[in-house]
Amino acid sequence: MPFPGFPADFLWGVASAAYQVEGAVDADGRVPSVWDTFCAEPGRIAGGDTGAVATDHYHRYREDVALLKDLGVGAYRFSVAWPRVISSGSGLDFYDRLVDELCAAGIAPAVTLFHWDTPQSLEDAGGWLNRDTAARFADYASVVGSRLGDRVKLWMPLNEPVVVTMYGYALEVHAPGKGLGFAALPVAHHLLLGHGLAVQALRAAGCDGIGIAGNHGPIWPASQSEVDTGAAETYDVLANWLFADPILRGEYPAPELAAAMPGPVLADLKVISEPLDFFGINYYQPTLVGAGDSAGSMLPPGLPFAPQPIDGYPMTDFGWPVVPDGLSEIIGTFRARYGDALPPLYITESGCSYHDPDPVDGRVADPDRIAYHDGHLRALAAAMAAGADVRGYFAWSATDNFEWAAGYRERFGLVHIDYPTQRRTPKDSYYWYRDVVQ
Ligand code: IFM
Repeated sequence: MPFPGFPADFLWGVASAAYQVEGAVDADGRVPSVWDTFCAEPGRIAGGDTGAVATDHYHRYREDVALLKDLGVGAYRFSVAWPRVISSGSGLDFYDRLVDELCAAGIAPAVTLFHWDTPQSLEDAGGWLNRDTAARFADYASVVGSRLGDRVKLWMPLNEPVVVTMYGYALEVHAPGKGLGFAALPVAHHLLLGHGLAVQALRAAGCDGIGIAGNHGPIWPASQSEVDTGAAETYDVLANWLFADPILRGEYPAPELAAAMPGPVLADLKVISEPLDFFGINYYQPTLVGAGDSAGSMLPPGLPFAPQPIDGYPMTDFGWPVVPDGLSEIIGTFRARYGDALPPLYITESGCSYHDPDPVDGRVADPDRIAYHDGHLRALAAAMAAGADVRGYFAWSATDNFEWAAGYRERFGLVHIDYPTQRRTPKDSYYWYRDVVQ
């Protein structure tokens, strides 16, 4: 402290996502999502947890917005639940109220439209393997944009399409848990097409400030050998550029990938590469990749690359290496790769899970989380000093929440949640971030 290099209009925010916080899965006509289905399948989620109640944000949003106001953030990134909007119920009213509450608190709403909760009825019709889902997504974007566009500052049609493709369809780690391997590639194309169509739909509804929240990080080769660098390059293409190149360059990063995609790919790429007002990077960690079979890693056996543990850095309690310089590295890689085609950036997520102690006398000591954000903000300041146009940083997450397949054990929040009572306790990192923001 103080942090150098952040302009006065830098947007300080925190982020969340509908299924991770809202609960109220049966309220006001919400229909089931793939995550309701997945959580109900034995053995899918650690501890048998589900998002059915989560942090009960749906009912406690006023208390949560009051905490955000005290935190002093300029923006709150949350997602709209498609299953609340697709229904004939009144779920969209909730977001109207939330947006009004935020605006009254002087906090700019930043809206994600798809943070993984595909309505189950659409999944039953093929989900993101079905091209029609992209069109349905654009219809949904139009409805939400028309209703909230007068008050929302930033729009992100998609959150982390790589995670949906890889964990949800190629593997079985996330909903819908298909385990298709490379047969999941069409999912990437339909998500990207849905993104492009949603960008058009939002613009047609009069919205601006439109981007994406992609998950990106450096891919490091396990050694400088030809086989390891080759494996790392392949992984880099699949994890980073398969998703960013179509948007920022209007092309797939390899002809084999373009050939694997369904439909009129060249025409679709024109839609997918609609110019954006910003590009959002969610950064958590680099990935170290070597040659060899993926057996023994979290990937299925038989793939031509093997993610390996990264040694020599502190680890979060989730087992993720803490590598702040990876943030400046990935920003530098984006700048080098896309040059003038790169719009302004936001860091739309960064954060860490530690198994924090329970509150003692109203206090939760979480020095490692403070160190995490401190390190990453310093790395971000260095990237900006080197010329990167970064407009804001969203700490993941506002409160502890449902961490997907890992359930409630993992805690990313600046605010502690005592799940049995739903009591909110700001952690030390909350007060630290408040000082940074001020
Ligand atoms: O909790 C997730 C979030 O939903 C998407 N980005 C990564 C976070 C931590 O795993």
